[in-house]
Amino acid sequence: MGQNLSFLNRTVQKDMARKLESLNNSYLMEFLDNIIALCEPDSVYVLTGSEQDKEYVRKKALEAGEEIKLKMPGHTIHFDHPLDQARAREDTFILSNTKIPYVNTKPREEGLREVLSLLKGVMKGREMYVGFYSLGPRNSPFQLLALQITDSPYVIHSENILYRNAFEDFAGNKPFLKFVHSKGELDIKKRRIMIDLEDNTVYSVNTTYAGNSVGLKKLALRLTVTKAVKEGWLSEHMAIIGFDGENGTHYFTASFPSGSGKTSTSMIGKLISDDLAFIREFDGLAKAVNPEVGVFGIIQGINAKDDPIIWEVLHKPGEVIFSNVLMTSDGDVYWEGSDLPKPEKGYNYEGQWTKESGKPASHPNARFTVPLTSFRNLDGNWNNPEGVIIEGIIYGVRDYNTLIPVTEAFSWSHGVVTIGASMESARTSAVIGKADELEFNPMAILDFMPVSLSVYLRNYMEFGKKLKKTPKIFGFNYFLKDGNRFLNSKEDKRVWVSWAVKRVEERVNALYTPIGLIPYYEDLQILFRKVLGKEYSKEDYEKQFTIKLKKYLEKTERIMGIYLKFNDIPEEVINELEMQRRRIMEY
Ligand code: SPV
Ligand code: MN
Repeated sequence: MGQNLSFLNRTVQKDMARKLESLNNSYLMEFLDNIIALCEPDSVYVLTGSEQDKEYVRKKALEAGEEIKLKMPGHTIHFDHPLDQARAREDTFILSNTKIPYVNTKPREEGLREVLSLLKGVMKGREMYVGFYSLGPRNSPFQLLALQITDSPYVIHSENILYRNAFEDFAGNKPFLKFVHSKGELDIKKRRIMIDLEDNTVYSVNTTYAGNSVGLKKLALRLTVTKAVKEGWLSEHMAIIGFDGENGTHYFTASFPSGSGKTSTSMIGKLISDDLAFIREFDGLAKAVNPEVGVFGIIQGINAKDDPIIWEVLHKPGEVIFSNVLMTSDGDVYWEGSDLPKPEKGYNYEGQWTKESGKPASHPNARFTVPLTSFRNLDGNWNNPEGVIIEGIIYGVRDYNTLIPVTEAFSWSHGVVTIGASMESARTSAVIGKADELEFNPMAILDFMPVSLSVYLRNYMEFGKKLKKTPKIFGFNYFLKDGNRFLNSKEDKRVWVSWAVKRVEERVNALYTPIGLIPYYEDLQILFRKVLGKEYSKEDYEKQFTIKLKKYLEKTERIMGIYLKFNDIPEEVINELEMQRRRIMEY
């Protein structure tokens, strides 16, 4: 190994160093050497993705107390700090010298200085883990490489479950995204996540909650969105699901803000992705792959009746990391909304817990981490390097007052603008802050937006123009209420999906309204009988599908107000909103 890699030479065992060297990636070696010099770990463990490496990390997570073994084989539990239970918006910065509306930025030099000083010597007395991964299938035009460095075996264990190991793919001087994480002292006041777009690197410290620490998940999303808008493809906060119709499987992507039905929608079809999608154009078609190979899902409310597939995954032997649920003395777990009797006592992220305390047993953002291969509804194309053809896109929100359960857009630009880019959704506990406030959240991706929405939406428009046939765009809302009562039951989403599939197959007509195309009562009546074996009354239809014109108008104007503030917003965005406004006014 080169003389100048002195830090690497001192900390990496000879056999691992030889493997690194065999990659012939001098940029990688220098980067590692610099990070080792910065963080000063006692030793470095390089993962090549072998079963032995994976087992080593699992063992280290137990030894370090970052995970505790449960009685079911393969199951462990992890606790994050009580103040580190969700994504930390306020502590996450895009390093940029220009301010971007709706994006939390910090001048680059200042941000780097701050985070590098927090990382200085942070791994003294600790081992550093280095993992090599692929976002998207290997041997695929979608593939992006990513390197994770961390001192947390829980973090690297999570990466091993959620992403494809791809050590060999780093051979040659191939570029890769870089993630440097340290749990630090878990001093939450010093929690910082700095996203350096210029150097494709994210630094994260004093946190272990996966959304802040597991680099390839939401930290990578900021880097991949940046890359996508430069290169003319889409990197989205979307599930990918196959739905069977009369002439085969139709693939949809679906974006919903966290905690608003994305994972449960993924479970009613054939699963490819529950959270993220890379979408590229090939031969005039939109094709998608999942950057991930696992699920980091919200556990609250998962029960045997509503979520039989996830329930099964969480109750059979196999790799599962539970986080921030309740652990009982017999090595079992319990979470709120499981419909099981509540234990009298147990242990959770705050310490000892008793039922008597009246406090929730698990955190509302408690989660499970599992491989995709545990799901019995996994689609055969889940790892197809060519991706699957996308025929439908669903943008869903948690809106109690305005939006009807399902709408179809008139066109790509109408759907992108008045449905996707106009999303407003009630905040959930996936983000630190007050729940239930209605938040502007275009494409459910605002939390992860690294560039101006003008740039992002222009790319969407241009992407649509490259397609011979654009996917049909649907707006979903599972949460419409009449007073305090939800107007739909959880299972009704199966009917909205079936209707969307019928539209893709061009088997039913739709009713024109000023805000888009909506189902005819008769078609839903048939689908309710066929899909759910239940009757659907005209009265229910009228309650659910009557368009509250005044509320829709207010919403359109509100969104227009937002986009008019961007001086470089694509004209089409304003035009679509203006046309929608006029249609509503003239109706
Ligand atoms: C989400 O909140 O959108 C998630 C989990 O998928 S996190 O990793 O926290 O982003
Ligand atoms: Mn998500």
